[in-house]
Amino acid sequence: MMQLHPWNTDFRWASTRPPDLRRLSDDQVARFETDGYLVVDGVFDRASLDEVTAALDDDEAEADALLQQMPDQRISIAESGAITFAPHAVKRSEVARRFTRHPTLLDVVHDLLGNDVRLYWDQLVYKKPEKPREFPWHQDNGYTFVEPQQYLTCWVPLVDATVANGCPWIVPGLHRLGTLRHHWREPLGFECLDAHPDAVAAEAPAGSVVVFSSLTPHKTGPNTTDAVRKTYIIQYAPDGSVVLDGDPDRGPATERTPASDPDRQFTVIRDGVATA
Ligand SMILES: O=C(O)CCC(=O)C(=O)O
Repeated sequence: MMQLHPWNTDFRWASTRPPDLRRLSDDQVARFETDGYLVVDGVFDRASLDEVTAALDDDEAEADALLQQMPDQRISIAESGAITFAPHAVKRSEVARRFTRHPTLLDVVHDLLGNDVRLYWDQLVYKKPEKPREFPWHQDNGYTFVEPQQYLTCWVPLVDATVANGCPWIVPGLHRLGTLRHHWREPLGFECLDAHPDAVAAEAPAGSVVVFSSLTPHKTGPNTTDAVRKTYIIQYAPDGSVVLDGDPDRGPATERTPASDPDRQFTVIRDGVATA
């Protein structure tokens, strides 16, 4: 059963659309606000995808090598052969920093988040074919509670993402409720829904981006192909966003940390202008 997160007491979805649009149409922004997601075509060319993949594959290989040394080849929800996570490539790689500032991507981000935006998080997520596994229904704000609750996830497929290799599935419309309560599902991760009749697959060719709200329930299916599904997830938040900490079942947050680490949460758009 769906329930609200205890810290989600007075949420109202608010449009963060600026008056001037740079990449998206009025119709696309309206669809994003209604459905909570969009697949935006033609953001990256093959050369940019190849460059970032070549630069970051080693990061993922390191994350996988670490998992292989662990009992059951696992750390929490990451497991060698199933799903690997390599966070914060921007701290190490100029190519990653450039990719997160790609002008077309930032135009999309501008059109949905407005004029003052920081990078919030970046991570590679590779779904491996050896142990096909779904990633359960969750909202990104269900893992770490950020305020304002609305930020933006850009799920960038580095290869074509299909139902067969584990593209995202979305439940349209539920982002308007704000953050839902999540339960831990061993060993797969936090979950906010069992199943939903309105779920739609967001297949996305390499070069496109699946853009969704931090409040949009999404899952990914198992990779049933024989190739790795490679994704770079890049999240952007309005400048001034804070991360809340504490035990939601024991009362209000006990800590509020600005999401402004200069090494990985740098400003990407200031006063409407992309920063260098
Ligand atoms: O890319 C995936 O397979 C799932 C990753 C995801 O949804 C997340 O990191 O929030």
